[in-house]
Amino acid sequence: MEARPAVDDAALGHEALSVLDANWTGSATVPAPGLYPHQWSWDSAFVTIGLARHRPDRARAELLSLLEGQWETGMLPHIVFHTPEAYFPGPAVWRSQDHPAAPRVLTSGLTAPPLHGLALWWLYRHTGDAAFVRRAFPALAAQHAYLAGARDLGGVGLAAIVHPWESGMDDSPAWDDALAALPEIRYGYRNVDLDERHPDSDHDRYVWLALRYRNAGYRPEYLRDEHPFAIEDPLFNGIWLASCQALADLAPVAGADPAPHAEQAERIRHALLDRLWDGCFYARDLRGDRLVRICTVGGFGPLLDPGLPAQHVATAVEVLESARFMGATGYPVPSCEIRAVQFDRTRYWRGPSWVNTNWLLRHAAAVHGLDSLGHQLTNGTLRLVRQAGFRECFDPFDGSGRGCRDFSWSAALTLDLLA
Ligand code: 2M8
Repeated sequence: MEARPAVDDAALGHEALSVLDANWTGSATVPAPGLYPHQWSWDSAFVTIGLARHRPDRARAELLSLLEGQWETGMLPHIVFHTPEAYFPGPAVWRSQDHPAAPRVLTSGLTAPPLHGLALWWLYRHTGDAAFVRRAFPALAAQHAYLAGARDLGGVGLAAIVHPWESGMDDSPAWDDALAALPEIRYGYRNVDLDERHPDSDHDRYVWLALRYRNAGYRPEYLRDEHPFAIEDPLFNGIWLASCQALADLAPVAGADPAPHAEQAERIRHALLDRLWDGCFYARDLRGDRLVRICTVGGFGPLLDPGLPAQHVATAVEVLESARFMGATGYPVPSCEIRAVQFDRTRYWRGPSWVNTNWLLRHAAAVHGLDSLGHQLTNGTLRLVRQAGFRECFDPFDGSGRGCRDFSWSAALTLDLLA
């Protein structure tokens, strides 16, 4: 375990801002230098949240620069390529420029957890900047309309992810079976970037899925009728629900009608409970027509909903605090339940703790007035970054850092946790 000199809150905050300054390209914040040299969608939402109090101008610029990548369909892509920096899969894979609805700036063709409504709400709460709300609101309403239209593949009010990259939890064990059901693909090459990021994952299938969608012209009909990977994920939908509620709250500021956003949130809540709940929230594989019975940190996403019935809140929190999750590890919150055979404390979204999911759960704790859980999440997360720095993720047992260093959302959300 790396030892770092003890840092007090002021020094930690200062370090966090330095990381974010170094990762700011002049128009956006990259998740980390080197490994992730472009703008990622939900990373930018977390950066917006973290900077809201400290650098509101930059927080606004971050969100606007991401919105430059929005397609006319309303789809907000998971990566926006503002510069020609090498990255795989880059613009040559996505070919966004060939799509009539794509913007001028090059982007990926997939989307990401729709946290941006909540980020805008956060920014408004800390700045009171109504003009900015009026400016950004229509784009986020369009993002939600895209999800409700093109992504409700199960027809019940939830948005489906069509690629593991859309979940933000790329190699979560929740996608293993759906990936294993795909044809065996052998492109016969190893990709250095993907190898470094996911040493043991099935890159060929990831790339194959992305190419199939691209070759189908990113058409919603293709997703509905043919695409072989479609999953209703509780984290993606829990975040979407929170963003719908955020837009309902912000609608009067933006001069819009709150009702459709509040109704959308209701629809998502009912569908989450009907379709994904069975003692905890699981993902549902639409192609295999079954619940994926592995409990991951994503299963706590619906706790972001203030309207989640009390007994569901209590049961989910019991699981979260049990020896399946936080109760057994020294640090919050392992990305997969530790009793699962797939749990691996060293592998990315298959075990390690992440600052962003800790922050989301800490927000959820605040939403439900769960003060002691909130303190545990705040203190445990600050302990991780104090000891190991702003790493991409952390070993949940000994707190050692994993993945890349100087990771933007770890720094940004630390700033928020310190406030
Ligand atoms: C990871 O995702 C990228 C692909 O988009 C990767 O695996 O290389 C995930 O942790 C994702 O949640 C995150 O947005 C991205 C950039 O930080 O990295």
